[in-house]
Amino acid sequence: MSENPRLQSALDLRAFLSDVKAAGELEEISGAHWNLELGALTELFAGQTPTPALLFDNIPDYPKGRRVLSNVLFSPLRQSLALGVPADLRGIPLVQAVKAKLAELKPLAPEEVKDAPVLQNVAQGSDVNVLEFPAPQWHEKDGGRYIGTFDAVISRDPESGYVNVGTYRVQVHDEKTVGLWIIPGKHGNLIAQKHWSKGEDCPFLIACGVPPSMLLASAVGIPWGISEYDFLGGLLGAPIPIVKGKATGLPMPANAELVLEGFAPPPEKVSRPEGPFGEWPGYYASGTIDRPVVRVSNIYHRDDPIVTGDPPLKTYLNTDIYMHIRAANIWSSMERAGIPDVRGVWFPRQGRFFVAVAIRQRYSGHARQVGYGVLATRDGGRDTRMIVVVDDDIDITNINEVLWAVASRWDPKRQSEIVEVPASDLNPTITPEQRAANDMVSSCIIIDACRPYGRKDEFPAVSSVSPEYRQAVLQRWAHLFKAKD
Ligand SMILES: Cc1cc2nc3c(=O)[nH]c(=O)nc-3n(C[C@H](O)[C@H](O)[C@H](O)COP(=O)(O)O)c2cc1C
Ligand SMILES: [Mn+2]
Repeated sequence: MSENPRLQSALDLRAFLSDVKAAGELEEISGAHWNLELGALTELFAGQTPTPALLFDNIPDYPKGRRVLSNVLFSPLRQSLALGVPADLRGIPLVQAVKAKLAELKPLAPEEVKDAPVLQNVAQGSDVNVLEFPAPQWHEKDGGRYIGTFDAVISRDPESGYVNVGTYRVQVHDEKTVGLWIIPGKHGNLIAQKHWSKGEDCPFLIACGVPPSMLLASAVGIPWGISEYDFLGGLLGAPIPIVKGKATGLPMPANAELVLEGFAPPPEKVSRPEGPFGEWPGYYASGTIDRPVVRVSNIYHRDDPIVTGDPPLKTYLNTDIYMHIRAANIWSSMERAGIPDVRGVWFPRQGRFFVAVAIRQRYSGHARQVGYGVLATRDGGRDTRMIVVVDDDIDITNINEVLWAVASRWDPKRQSEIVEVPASDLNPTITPEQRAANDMVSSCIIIDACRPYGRKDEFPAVSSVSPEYRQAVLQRWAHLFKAKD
């Protein structure tokens, strides 16, 4: 295991929690109920800025110590700890640091270790009981209890042997059966299809309590064929410690809190009604459908395991957690495509449907090209509803500034493009007719909220205090502003 204390926090949820607590960002809550109360408290706290991580203990119907952690990565500090980058970066400099790390990343294979906390408790056969671990009913209209929302689902491509890790939701059906919903096209689904097409069961590990860095790697889109383990090892500069499951031989993070191991039969043979579930766009969109299940044969867990949870929430979307990586990916894609002078890419907290980009305009049409550039990327091209391109005097991490630029520099008739983009199942604007016809596209507006290029030098000057004078006033009147720091 790594000597670097920053990496301990990335690789181990308990080290992470002690850092988060020391920084005053941990709220420990005793006695909240798994039935809706955890979900409601998570949503209420997510509305605060800054918002703490929530560690729930003494959950009714469960022994003390069987905990749930939510709001896990909703702060720049917690993101930095998970990414293994210096904890004082914020906003665009944090995106830049991530971009630089990704640019130099060389995949590094995980390392098998002997002693692993996750092996402290092993249940097999008749001892397997998924119901022994707290699985919240997160939202009022959810079709059941979800033990996997911020999880890591591990599977192996039977052809190339590469190990994939993805975050896919997991509903509890009974002591030995869980439902697994993987959107078609996601890597876990492609792998399962390969097994199912031969009539075989697909082996899976489902880590329901996951080290912070793994939460990020498994939720972020990494190209097919590159293992999220290798990606993360490269990102952190240290191999991820793993141990292998007894039934599947699949690798699990040695520091995982709770791992279910099992097999998913072909869905034509076995499937169960799954959902609805309050999904990331803030709606219950995908309904109740017969979906695949995993039959659990072994359970591995640390003493007093912690289930990591991230119920999607209206407006406080879980896109927050990986947006630095996505923003960095979009930014580097544009660089590679030769689009110059992008100064920042950002997803406002209101969600992944909305991308803001700051540029230093170099030529007429530059802003429009940037809008198309975002749409041409994997991370910015699906479901996107609105791309706002602004001049680089606008702070794109501040939604008020972005909307001020739209309100004052954008002429809707002349400075907009509306185009069609691929849409996902969860996109609430897709009509039943479109679904039936598999016509999964929605439209996106590119808003060029830059000063018109031809008039940019004559455009009225901005009336706010200049940066130099602002500094001078802040210094002279420092005592007036102390309370706000
Ligand atoms: C909190 C959270 C929950 C998610 N839930 C699901 C899900 O239930 N099903 C799914 O297919 N993708 C879900 N995703 C998206 C995938 O995890 C994401 O696309 C990831 O890149 C998939 O990995 P893959 O590219 O290896 O398939 C979720 C993402 C997050 C952050
Ligand atoms: Mn993958």
